[in-house]
Amino acid sequence: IPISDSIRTGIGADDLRQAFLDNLVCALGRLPAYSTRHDHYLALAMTVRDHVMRRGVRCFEKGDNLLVRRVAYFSAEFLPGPHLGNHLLNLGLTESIRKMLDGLGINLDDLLAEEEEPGLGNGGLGRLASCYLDSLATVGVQSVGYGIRYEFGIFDQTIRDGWQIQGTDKWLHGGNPWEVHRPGAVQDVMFGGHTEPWQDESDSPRKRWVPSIVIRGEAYDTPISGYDSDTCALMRLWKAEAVESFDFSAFNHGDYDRAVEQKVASENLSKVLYPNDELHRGKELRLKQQYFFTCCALQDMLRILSLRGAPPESFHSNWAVQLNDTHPAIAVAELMRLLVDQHGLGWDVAWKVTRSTFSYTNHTLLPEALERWPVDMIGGLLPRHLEIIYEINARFLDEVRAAFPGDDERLARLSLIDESGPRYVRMANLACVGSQTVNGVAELHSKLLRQTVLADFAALWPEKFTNVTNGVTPRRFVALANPGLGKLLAKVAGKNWPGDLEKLHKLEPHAEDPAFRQEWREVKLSNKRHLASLIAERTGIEVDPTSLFDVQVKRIHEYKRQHLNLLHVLTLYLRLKKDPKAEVPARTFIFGGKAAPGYFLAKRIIRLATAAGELINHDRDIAGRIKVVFFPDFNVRNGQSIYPAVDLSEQISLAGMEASGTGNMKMSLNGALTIGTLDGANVEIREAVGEENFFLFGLNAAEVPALKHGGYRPRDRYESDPLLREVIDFLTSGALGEDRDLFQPLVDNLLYHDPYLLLADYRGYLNAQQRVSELWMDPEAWTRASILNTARMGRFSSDRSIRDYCQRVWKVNVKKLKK
Ligand code: 26V
Repeated sequence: IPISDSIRTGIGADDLRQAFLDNLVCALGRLPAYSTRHDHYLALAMTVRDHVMRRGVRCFEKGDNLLVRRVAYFSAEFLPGPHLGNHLLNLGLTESIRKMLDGLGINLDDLLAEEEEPGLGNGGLGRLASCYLDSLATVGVQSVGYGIRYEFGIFDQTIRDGWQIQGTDKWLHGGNPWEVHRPGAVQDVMFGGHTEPWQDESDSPRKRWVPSIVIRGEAYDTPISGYDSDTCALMRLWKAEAVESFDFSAFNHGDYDRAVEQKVASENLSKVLYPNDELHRGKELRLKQQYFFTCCALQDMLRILSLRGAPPESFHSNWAVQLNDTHPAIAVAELMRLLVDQHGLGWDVAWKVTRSTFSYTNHTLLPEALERWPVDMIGGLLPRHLEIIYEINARFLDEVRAAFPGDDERLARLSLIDESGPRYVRMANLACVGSQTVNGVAELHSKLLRQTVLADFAALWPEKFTNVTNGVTPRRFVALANPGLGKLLAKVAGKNWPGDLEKLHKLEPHAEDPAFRQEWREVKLSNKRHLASLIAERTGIEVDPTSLFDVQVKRIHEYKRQHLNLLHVLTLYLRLKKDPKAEVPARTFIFGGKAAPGYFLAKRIIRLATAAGELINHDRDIAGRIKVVFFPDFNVRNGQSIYPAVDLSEQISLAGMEASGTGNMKMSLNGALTIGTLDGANVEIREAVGEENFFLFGLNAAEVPALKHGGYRPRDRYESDPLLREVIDFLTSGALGEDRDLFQPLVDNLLYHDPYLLLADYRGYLNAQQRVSELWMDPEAWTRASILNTARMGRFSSDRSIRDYCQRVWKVNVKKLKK
């Protein structure tokens, strides 16, 4: 049956209007005269979804016919952001839809504001997954992002009396027009019970898993459009359901509680997203989630394989699976189970298929983040997987013994089982052994990965290791977020620049053109005005749009050192108090980000930012020369309003701690200058934009361990640096609020531990900030540097990252760039 054109997907003005009204009336059952803004949003979303869906179906059909290798991106988190505006941009429909709505007296921007974003991730890792789906669709690769449809995503943050308050994320309450429930695509997932031997007809001994409980996964599909592309990616998220809604026998016997217990327990599985940036805690429900979605995904992929008429032995030539961190690493054991137990493949064949299927991306070196699960927990929940993991391990350790005879310590470090105390399964080791390729997310990170956390694996299999530097989608984070800049870029780089970001190099010569610089400044100023009005609306704080916008937005964590930024803020404040004539250009310090609910010091850091704001913003002596804002509820949508307005991007993590960072890329692409350490992708950003257009400071990754092992005493720094002493003392002076003890834990931590070496980097940071102020006072020079930042950031498009993965990791073809 051919997929025909219809009014539903027509792009003429009349078709768009008719499709919109049809959805309002026929799909939503609303009388246009009485319909609300939210109804209009839903009707428009359905209209746009039709367009995306049709592309998706066509492209899936094509991929099936060509039997191409598809990419499955396994990720426990996705942070797509609002879909509507992005689809309109990708489809080239923004202006015709705006006009059509105008004709009905409806404003498109009002409808864009109605959308709730799916906060199905914590931060960088989840957002990266979404940038990658966007780029997969854009560069024309058939792909599916597999994950979990959490009912409650990352919490909403509000600030009350200066403190973070967590609210429940209710993203599904207004209905979700972007997803399609697929009752046909269900998968059963087993848990618990025991295994037993059995014989098949061929007499070969087999193993069978007899579970104690089965949970059903239901698929919800969200199409992800590509820019100027007829390929469409799919985000397929699994929701947990009870296999039987009711235990009817219990129900009939009047045991209502037990009857609903099972249902509730099953559905709890996909209820809520775990905050991942606290300590890794071996929470059983999280392991269940991980197994649940990877099991659903792999069974789904085997089903699609058989629809293609291909045998299970060819799994790896039909699918490349990327493991986004170790969260889905249990998939290695699961694919073995499916191939060996369900499909009857021999171990060696199954192992070859498995190893040729998976690749693994590491996203953090922090030891406390490495996932390990108690052996007993895996054994209780997934008894068959534990056997398989032991078998993989036994064979693997034989290989190691052959390569390094007699090296028992190495053997113990490489083992999938940590036996140094209570026994654990090490998920990073499982991912390494089961993967074709292992990568870090920036040059420095990949190098440190090979030298530290995965050094033994790198020694064993050096060819497995590679780097793929992260990237961000220029569609959402430049074209959509910053349309003023987009127009300017189109003028000099051609209108297709979002599809070929290296074209931004064409900007370079314009950095020397004063008229162009003027236009550039006007765009930035207008973005800052917009942000200033949002700040006023959300916080009540009035800020000066002509002041330097100095911004640090990201999850709150000690290693990211928001408190170093605050030490600078307070140092400036004390300086202005003492010397009102000091030459300090007007600055607005903007902070944003969520703290994990149980992370005590991170919450104190937020409190310190708000306390600094309360003090400084109201101090008459300061007269508004510096202001401090904590922007509540940093998420993808708010990011889109913030990134375009940044003058100075704060990327000040301790060297060696931030795997890559991606906010750094978003800001620099939007013309911000970076103040930063040699950490993560900052290193490559600095190389790209030129060291003269980047404010560098701080220890480097080699100096950090040297200093720590040389007996670092932060207290000595405090004693010997009067400015530092003054600012630290100020924190507990009572000036920042009546409760002097509020910041004592932060101060004690800095003076006696300082694990992230703030006091060591304090002076260097102040000096770099001084250079920032000096350059800011020369607007022409600043603008030149700003233009060059944007011009030279093209390589940080996620399209480039995805092309790298396709070429070097997945071995799949991509579309050639248009000339
Ligand atoms: C987890 C934990 C758990 C223990 C305590 C500290 C901590 C800190 C961070 C994390 C998150 C690990 C995974 C993650 O989100 N990594 C981020 O991935 C981004 C995309 O590659 C990258 O840009 C960020 O630098 C990296 O932190």
